[in-house]
Amino acid sequence: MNIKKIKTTPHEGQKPGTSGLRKKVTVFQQPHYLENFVQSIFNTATGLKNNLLILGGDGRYYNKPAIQTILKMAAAHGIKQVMVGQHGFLSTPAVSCVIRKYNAAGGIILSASHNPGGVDGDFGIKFNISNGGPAPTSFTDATYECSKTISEYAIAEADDIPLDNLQSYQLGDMQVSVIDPVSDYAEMMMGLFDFKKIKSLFTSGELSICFDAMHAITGPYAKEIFEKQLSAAVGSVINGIPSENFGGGHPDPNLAHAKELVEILNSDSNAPDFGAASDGDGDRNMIIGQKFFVNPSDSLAIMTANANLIPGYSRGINGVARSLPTSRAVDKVADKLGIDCYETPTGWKYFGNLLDDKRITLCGEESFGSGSDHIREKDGLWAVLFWLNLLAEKQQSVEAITRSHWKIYGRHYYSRHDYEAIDSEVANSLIENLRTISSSLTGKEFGNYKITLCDDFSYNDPVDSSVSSNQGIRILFDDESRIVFRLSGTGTEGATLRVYIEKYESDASLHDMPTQTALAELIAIADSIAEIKTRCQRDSPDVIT
Ligand code: G16
Repeated sequence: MNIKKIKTTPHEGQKPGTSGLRKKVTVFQQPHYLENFVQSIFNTATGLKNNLLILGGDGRYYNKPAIQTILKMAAAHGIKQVMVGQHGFLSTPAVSCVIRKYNAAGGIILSASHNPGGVDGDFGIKFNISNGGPAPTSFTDATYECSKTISEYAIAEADDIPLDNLQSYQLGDMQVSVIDPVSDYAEMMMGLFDFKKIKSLFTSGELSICFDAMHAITGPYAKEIFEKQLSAAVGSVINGIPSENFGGGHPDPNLAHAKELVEILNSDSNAPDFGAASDGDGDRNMIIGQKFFVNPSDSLAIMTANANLIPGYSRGINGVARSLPTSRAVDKVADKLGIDCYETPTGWKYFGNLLDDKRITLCGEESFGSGSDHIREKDGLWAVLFWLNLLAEKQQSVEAITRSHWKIYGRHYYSRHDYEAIDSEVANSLIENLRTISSSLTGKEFGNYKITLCDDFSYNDPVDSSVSSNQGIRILFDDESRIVFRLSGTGTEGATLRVYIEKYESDASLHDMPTQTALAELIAIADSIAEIKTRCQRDSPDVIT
């Protein structure tokens, strides 16, 4: 096999964000763009040579050619074996599962997660390390540095590898094994949850579900697990065939984008008892009941409070973690259970050390992500199975479980307001201004609210002592309310300002307000402090979750 050394020059801006490098497909299609970044990963991940690499993606447009390029570059780099998902498919949680199961040196995931796909959509690439989790910032910084000076990459001259059959091939000295993307993951789920009990809910007709795969990667996984193994009615999985542009939709499981599912669960006749959706690469989840939405922060708190009922967690929970902007609902549970609760910056990578060090068992984020120590990624179908197992144990509806949780722990009214595609300079100066005025805000009163702390969140990792600064402006009020401001690290167009608003209510007689009404005064305070409307020239957020 001939290995070609190709001369190249650096592409600007190959700096990974919250979760890998995400850009428009057209950016990735520029000559040498993908190759430069992959070579930078290979140069940084020194343990890959003579070792096993896992490779797959969410099936979006450009997945296929990218996989062929990466296979040929892996062969040129001296990698011993690549396990690649059939058709190039592997969900993000499945990559994490397979890395751990087969002791791989790492994995490459091709996905821009919840971002739209297709010719004009987004593409992304992310490297996961040998623990199965996203590479830490020290690694992604090194990759970026490498991409700034790259002058050459190596690639094997070879034919494309067929990815349709479960078979092994030789690419020079490297073996390429095309693996079933679903089976290892499904087997792991079977070991964590009470499949027998869940199945009996379906076979007895006590429970009906609708799972929206949003034309993305979880379709094949959900059909196998829910319909085949658990005997949910055929057709319980909708939009279950992965398509390169996600059926023209936006594969983000929230009330704004999973409209079809929400309508089904809100319908007056024949609504299923339980609804759920996942995103492009299968790591996010949304849980809903009949006419009832479970906020992801509440979902994490409810899972933590009830983990003792789930076989995989009945041994007890070491601790929990949530990202800064995630509501503090789980903190209340941790308090009661007497376990540690960590507050980390946004990004799943920050949970890795805490999980590896066995400080935490469960973790989650407001951005529709939750997971546990079973892998090192958030896991959409895992969360759905957790809830199904909970329904089987409690024999209550999604709404009843959530309401009784609020009764015990109080309710955290919570909402995120996104201002999308705003001018980057405007967004940066808005945050800069908040940073400047933050210290002077402490002690100030706004209507019924008094600020007790305002700062730019900085995280000291208790395991490796690394410090991550400037992770978001947080404003804490004396009644436990909070406002957090930060800029998204996953967008591909201008900047997205995220404003997270939270209000704690312990009085159960006040748990029935519409969320935006309960938060109205805080929303106005957020605008007046950050001058969002005037600076961004926007009347209202683009997306409210
Ligand atoms: C990624 C990260 C998450 C993060 C989310 C939102 O999710 O893995 O940890 O919460 O982005 O990030 P941001 O607010 O910076 O856009 P995913 O599902 O896109 O991989």
